[in-house]
Amino acid sequence: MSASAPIDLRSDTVTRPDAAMRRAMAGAEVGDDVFHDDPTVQRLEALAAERLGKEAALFVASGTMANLVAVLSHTRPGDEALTGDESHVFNYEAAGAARVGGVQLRPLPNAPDGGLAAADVRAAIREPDIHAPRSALLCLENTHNRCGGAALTGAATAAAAAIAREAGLAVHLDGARIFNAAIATGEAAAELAASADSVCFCLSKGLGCPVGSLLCGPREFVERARRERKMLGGGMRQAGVLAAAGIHALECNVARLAEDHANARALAGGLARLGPFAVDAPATNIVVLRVRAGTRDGWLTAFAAAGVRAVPFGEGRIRMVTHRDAGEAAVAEALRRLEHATAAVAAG
Ligand code: TLP
Repeated sequence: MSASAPIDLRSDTVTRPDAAMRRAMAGAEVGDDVFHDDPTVQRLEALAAERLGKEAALFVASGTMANLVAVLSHTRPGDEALTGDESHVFNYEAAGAARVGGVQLRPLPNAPDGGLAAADVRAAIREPDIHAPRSALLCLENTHNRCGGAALTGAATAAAAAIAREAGLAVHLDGARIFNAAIATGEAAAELAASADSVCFCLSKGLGCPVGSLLCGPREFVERARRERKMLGGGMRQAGVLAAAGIHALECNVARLAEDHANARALAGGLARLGPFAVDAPATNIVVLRVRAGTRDGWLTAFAAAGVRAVPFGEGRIRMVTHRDAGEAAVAEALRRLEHATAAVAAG
């Protein structure tokens, strides 16, 4: 790391494919995946389904596309989907469920651990009534991004899922960072997803791939999802080049996410000692600072000037994410820079 290069903690999506991943990509056997001819995509889909404990999986371009395809595959226009008010699907997906699927998202209060209260889920499920949208889907998220990377246990997910399923709703789990949740809870990703009908996860975050997410579920659901993906323009051709990166990531980059969590704890501890920020101990790789003095945007500018990139994360909040391209040494250097930046601001 050069002394002046910015340390990029905006997201774990900034990770770049390393040499071993690029070699796997260059050597991938490929075919036209819309014709079901790409053996590498098929291997990735089989591996993903196995890791998540589902029958089948579909390779899609992004986490946003995975969630949208899931909503489209579980619902009809005019349906309602319940989700957390802090969820990614509700806050960061350009209202795709409403725009493309004609599906109304109904936000319920997220608990600080990223979960939903059983009573809220129960109360939000509607009786069949010609005046009302049909309650069709519950969307959960693990780890929970806006809840600071909180990890839900399989039991917590199952409790909310059981209420929904009893009433005939399907359950989708946005597991963009489910392998981080698996490390934090000590449960396998498949256990965390067991009570959900469908689950998606991202290759392009801490796992270090350039592109891609997997949507996993029952075979029939995945076949419908394949059609919805095509409708969105997401049918890919020689996608084995990208799938090879995913196979490499699932085989080599999952266990090391624990390092990102350790680095996030060190970062949070150091930031808390600086004074102007309240910082909770992170459960995974997401660190959220609540600004106690000065303004959020003032601090973001000071951090950027000192060579540390972060993102605004709601009123008075800043997010930093640790990842494989900002390891222990980079985090230590980031803390040094942030200490100087804070001292400079204090000195006026
Ligand atoms: N999240 C991004 C931003 O969109 C905020 C990030 O930097 O964290 N689900 C969850 C829980 C996510 O955090 C994200 C990405 C997605 C879905 C969407 O994934 P992509 O970016 O691949 O569409």
